Amino acid sequence: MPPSHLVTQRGPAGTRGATRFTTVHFLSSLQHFLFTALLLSVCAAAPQGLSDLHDGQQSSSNPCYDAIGEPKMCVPEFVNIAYGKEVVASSTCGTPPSRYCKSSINKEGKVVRNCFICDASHPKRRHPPSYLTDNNNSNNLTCWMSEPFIQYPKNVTLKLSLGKKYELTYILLQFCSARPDSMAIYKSMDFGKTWIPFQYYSSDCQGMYGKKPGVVITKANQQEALCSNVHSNINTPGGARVAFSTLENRPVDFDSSPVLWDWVTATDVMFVFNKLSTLGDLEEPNARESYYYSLSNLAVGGRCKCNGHASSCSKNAEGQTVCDCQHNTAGPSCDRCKPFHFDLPWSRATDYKAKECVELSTSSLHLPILPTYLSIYLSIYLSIYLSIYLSIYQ
Ligand SMILES: [Ca+2]
Repeated sequence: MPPSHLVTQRGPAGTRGATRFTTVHFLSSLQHFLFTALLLSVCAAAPQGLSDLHDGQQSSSNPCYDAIGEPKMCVPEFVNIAYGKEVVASSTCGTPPSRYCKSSINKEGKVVRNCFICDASHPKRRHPPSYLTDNNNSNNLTCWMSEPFIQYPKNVTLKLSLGKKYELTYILLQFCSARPDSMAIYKSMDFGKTWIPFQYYSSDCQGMYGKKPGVVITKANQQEALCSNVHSNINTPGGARVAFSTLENRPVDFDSSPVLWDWVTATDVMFVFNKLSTLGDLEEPNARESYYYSLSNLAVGGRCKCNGHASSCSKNAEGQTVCDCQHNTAGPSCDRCKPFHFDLPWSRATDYKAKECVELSTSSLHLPILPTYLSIYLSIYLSIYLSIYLSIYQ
């Protein structure tokens, strides 16, 4: 018979009937209390359950979670970071208009020069820095060009700002002129405040940069810039390429090397052209107009740096590129835990472990457990109280 029926079934007027009514009412209240305690336990556990469900829903389309909703390492796509970005050059020809010549060697072994005008105000005679990062079409190469004959010890620099931290895999320079005799690549991790040497190229590594060519990289010098003399063949005319692979000759496990994580990280890249290659014909008429730095393409391959906690980057409200952080992380590069998710210290994800940040409320405050203990304690207390009450009034 349901409790509500018992409550309405009053006996004849008298003490026993009143006692029975009070007892039944009390039992009903106890049931109500225990039900409420049980409900509280379920509700306290619910946020974690809902959170699991939310993560599980992400897993179907989110590369940062596997098929059963477990977090896993994820990275943004590999791109040419330089494409379409502004490059700042310390020298560009054409203001005012100037003459430049292309040298070649004819069948008789003599140097032949064809000369042209660089004019920044003429659409077909300009060679601005934007031609370094435009669409690289081999049928219609567009070349940036420095002023002619800025020779050592003067130099020409190109600066490329990436706008946030990226992890670089390679840097590729495609020349319209001959390759320089000596050049250096630098990177910055603090938006251009300080610069770190990335790689040197020279026909005279020791004399120009104080570096011995062919240094072997070990665990002790992973962040040391090397000098290569392979790329400085002064007899190779235009169309040359210089390719720098950031992890080449650095045979250390990348996944377990915080030093290498820093090594490949950059917010800016700078190229310093220190010395022009010349053919030793500088006494000839127009010779100086034949030597300048000119490139058709500057490519930087890499990924937006998110420390394994995001699969994409996008612009925020302020127009800055930031990671779309997952795994309860936050910051422009997912480089910290988001508020109230500090139950474990922040860590970079690896191939083997996502190392997600964990919410404080579920693991530290033990909310699902508290109402359970409370309800057991109160149940025992009320049972004893009820026994005493019945033994007195029955
Ligand atoms: Ca170009």
